[in-house]
Amino acid sequence: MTEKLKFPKDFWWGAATSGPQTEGRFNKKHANVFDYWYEIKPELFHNQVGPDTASNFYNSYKEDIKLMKEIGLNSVRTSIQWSRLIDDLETGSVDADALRFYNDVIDEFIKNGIRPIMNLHHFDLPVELLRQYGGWENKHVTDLYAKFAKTCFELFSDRVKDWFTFNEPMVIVEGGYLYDFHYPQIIDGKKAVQVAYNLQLASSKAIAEFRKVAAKDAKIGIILNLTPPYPASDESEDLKASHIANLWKNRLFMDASVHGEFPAELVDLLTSEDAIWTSTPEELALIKANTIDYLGVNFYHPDRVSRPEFSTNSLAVDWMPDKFWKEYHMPGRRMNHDKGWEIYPKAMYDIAMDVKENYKNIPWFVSENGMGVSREERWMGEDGVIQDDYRITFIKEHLYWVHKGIEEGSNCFGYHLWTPIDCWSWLNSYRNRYGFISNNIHTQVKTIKKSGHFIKTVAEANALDI
Ligand code: BGP
Repeated sequence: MTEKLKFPKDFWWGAATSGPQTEGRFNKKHANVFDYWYEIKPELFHNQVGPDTASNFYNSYKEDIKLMKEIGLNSVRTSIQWSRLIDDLETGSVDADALRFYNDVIDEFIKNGIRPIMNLHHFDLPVELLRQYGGWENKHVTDLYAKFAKTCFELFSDRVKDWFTFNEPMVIVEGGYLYDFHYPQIIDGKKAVQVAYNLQLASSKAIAEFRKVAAKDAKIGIILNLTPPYPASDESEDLKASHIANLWKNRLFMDASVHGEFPAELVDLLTSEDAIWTSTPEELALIKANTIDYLGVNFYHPDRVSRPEFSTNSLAVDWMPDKFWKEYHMPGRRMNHDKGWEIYPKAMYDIAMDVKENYKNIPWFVSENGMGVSREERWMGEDGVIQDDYRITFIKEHLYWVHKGIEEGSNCFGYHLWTPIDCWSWLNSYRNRYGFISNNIHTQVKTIKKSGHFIKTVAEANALDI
């Protein structure tokens, strides 16, 4: 017997993507860090495919948006590229072609009945700001970012009512300053701490600008990748390890964005490790005063966490925040195909309850969730409809737990899959396919997958049959 799960009125059924992963570098004045990294080290990118064409959105946005409409999406998140919109990065003047492009894209979404959700930073810092100032290590860059954000609000908030300051700031920290998967490939725990702080500061400064200039009916939030850390056992060492991992990975940005304060326990810990960021009372007051209206939650996988393997004293010369915990794969768990990410849908419910109980029950939506598949959805030979039943199952399982969270009072207002149309993705390039719609990157032919037809029925009914 099937059960029908009804979702709240006006639920966002959609999908998420980003400017740097879809547009291609056409007519773009500045390189972002990934554009540049590909220029100097193409061999790092899967099959040496870079972001030059991406999914050609700059040229094909009309057809792409039409396909998104065809699969019933009522909302889509993408991003405005700083490195495209801004002509002079210091003064913040606007590039005329970019202005035309983003205006057209926004209008096209609206014309097709799709709510455009705009994010302002998706790992795409203009590389000149890294070269000139050391990027997010330098607080001047937070001012330049706030200026860019203000320009976006002034130009587009008459039509775009939903804004997000950053996508996954913790990934910028981890990728660029801890684990070597983003440019500038620095591995330095103390710098990572300062960059984390500066990213929060930048987000709060953008919100301060938003409150001054944005249309009154617009809202702003931040998108965080929440990876609940589940302890390996009930023993105090494992509980402590998962508690600290949570403070660093999730609560740093969550607490600062929702409550306006970094977790005191984390501040104490970093201080005792002589690794605390440099801050001023004025900056902390600005962070306190500029909290978010709502939250985007990217959820892909949980973290399984145990106590660190070595005693802290025997650890390496350089300080790293993860000296306090160890992550491991839990044997026997289902994995997200080649990604090596555990599939654990119930974490959606745990997140829903955490937001309800510890974060003022702030409105939130699933801003990314998805299944990256590389073997079955190769980038060649896609003539027919991809029968991605595994993705449909994955979505259903996650929606089941989202719905349970809503039933128990969590204030979730939407679900976005990563991603509407298979798109380019950082070092993985086109290795993992996530979309409702496939994309042959040689011909740019885009075809709706079985999951695309599935989501249309769910969106139309505002309900899920399970
Ligand atoms: C998220 C990012 C997206 C996208 C996705 C899939 O963390 O916000 O930009 O890249 O991960 O990543 P990948 O294709 O590398 O598996």
